[in-house]
Amino acid sequence: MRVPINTITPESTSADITGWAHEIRDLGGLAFLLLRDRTGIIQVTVPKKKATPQVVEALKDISRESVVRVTGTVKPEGKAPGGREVIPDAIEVVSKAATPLPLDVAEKVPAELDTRLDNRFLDARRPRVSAVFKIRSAVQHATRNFLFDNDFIEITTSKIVAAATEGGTELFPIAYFEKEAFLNQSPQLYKQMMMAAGFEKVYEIGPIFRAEEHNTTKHLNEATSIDVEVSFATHEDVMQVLEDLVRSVYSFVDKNCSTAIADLEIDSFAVPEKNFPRLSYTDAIEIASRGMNDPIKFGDDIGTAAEKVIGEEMGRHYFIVDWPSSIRPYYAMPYENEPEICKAFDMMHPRMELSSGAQRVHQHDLLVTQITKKGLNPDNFEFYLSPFKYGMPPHAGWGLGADRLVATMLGLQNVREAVLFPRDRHRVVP
Ligand code: ATP
Ligand code: AMO
Repeated sequence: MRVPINTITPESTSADITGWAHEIRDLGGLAFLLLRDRTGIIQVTVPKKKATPQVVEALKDISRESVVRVTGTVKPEGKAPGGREVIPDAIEVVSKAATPLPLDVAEKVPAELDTRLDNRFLDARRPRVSAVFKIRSAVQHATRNFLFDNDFIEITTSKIVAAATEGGTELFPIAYFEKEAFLNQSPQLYKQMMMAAGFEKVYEIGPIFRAEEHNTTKHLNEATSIDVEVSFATHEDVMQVLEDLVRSVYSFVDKNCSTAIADLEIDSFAVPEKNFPRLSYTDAIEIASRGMNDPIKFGDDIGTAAEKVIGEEMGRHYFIVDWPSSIRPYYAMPYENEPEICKAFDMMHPRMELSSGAQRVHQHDLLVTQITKKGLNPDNFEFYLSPFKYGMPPHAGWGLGADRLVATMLGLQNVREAVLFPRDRHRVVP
């Protein structure tokens, strides 16, 4: 087996390493080859006079980003990365890279995001980029750990569906034999049906598809959603689950991803403090209106500009609660004594919304009324409504955008940076 580069220490005697040619510097009598793999970089030093002809010849054939195997002896060297270098006995070019490279992996020349995404496989060779995806992997791992430890059942539901779940956002129609079908916007209806199935606590981590026409730094046409649904729970209960989950994911990353955090040059990685403050929708629009020219009226959505003003004021993760029923989906439970507002919430990072959730309507007839009030036809929701007739428990839940969670955690300016192959209005390749 090939050994990872970071296992070679100044105390090692010999090395047999294979990695990418990160940099080649030929100073005449002396040449340096930096070899890189996902664990780090090692310097290969070639004193040409002492080196074998094979080594000198092979060196000439190396282009940057070729895959190269080096065998040789290890010596401590204070000036080399990791305090050691390899003096090669043999060099083999295993897989030669063509020139010029579409992207400078060594980051001497900065690249536009579009060029980076067009050449994602090369872009992801950069430690700063692979660090994002190592952390994203840890985020998903920690999410699963937390939910599994708290007795949640992981479900996988279909992404090919016959009806919309969320008002407002657009659907992608697909060719599905002779039927009308769409890509799912959210597992909303399915996770609720699993409450009728008696699963009590479920989650899903999966893709959601939204035909959002606009091009922003926080919207994707294919996003990853972490969805949770809990029976016999109120919106307050699931807000607590959400806060605990987010804090637990941050703690896991803090403990397990120190190298990746260092690669990203994040100096102070902080786990959000507990007790995320709660702001009512009414207070939120009042704060936003103070900082904006056009005041927001009750029933208006909280847009990006407002989100920014409120986020600056709050300066930490927070909840917006008690939303107008008119701007939340039919499945959000209205307050009994004040049905103009409902038991829905958003969880916010100072930069953007991370999650939406609510206590759900579990009474069949109220749900039909709510669907009708939104101008939708209950006949299209037959499969969803039927479980509400046969013993649907009270329940609540939320959806958390995994891409936004990672982007805000790591201070990435564009949510696309947290996605390997993002899909937006202009991008379906690679
Ligand atoms: P949710 O789906 O719960 O509403 P979200 O964060 O995706 O969550 P959206 O309402 O989809 O929220 O959009 C958030 C913000 O994105 C809007 O408030 C708006 O500022 C911006 N946005 C939405 N549509 C457009 C558009 N056509 N052009 C530019 N920006 C837009
Ligand atoms: P909502 O539509 O607010 O709620 O979506 C939940 C969360 O998913 C993320 N998200 C997105 N991220 C990137 N690009 C997008 N286009 C995008 N759309 C959504 C956001 C958002 O907060 N069914 C409800 C959830 C529930 O009530 O359980 C829902 O889908 O972070």
